[in-house]
Amino acid sequence: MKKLLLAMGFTAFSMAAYAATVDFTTADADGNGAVTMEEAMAAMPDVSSDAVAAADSDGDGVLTVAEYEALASQ
Ligand SMILES: [Ca+2]
Ligand SMILES: [Ca+2]
Repeated sequence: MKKLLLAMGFTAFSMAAYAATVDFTTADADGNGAVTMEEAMAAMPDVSSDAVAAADSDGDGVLTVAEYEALASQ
């Protein structure tokens, strides 16, 4: 019974994560507080490099939390 509940919980979590894309801390694979283009595209395979570059509003080549969330919420 416990296993079944865990499985159901995991399924619900997976569906929610898919719907909301990947959160910043997950996308930031090396945990340095910035999401590079490579990290963004690994986290969101459907997103083009052009979209990531457009989301980098200050043009420093990496996405901050705010820049990433603007991209992820599109
Ligand atoms: Ca990073
Ligand atoms: Ca930036």
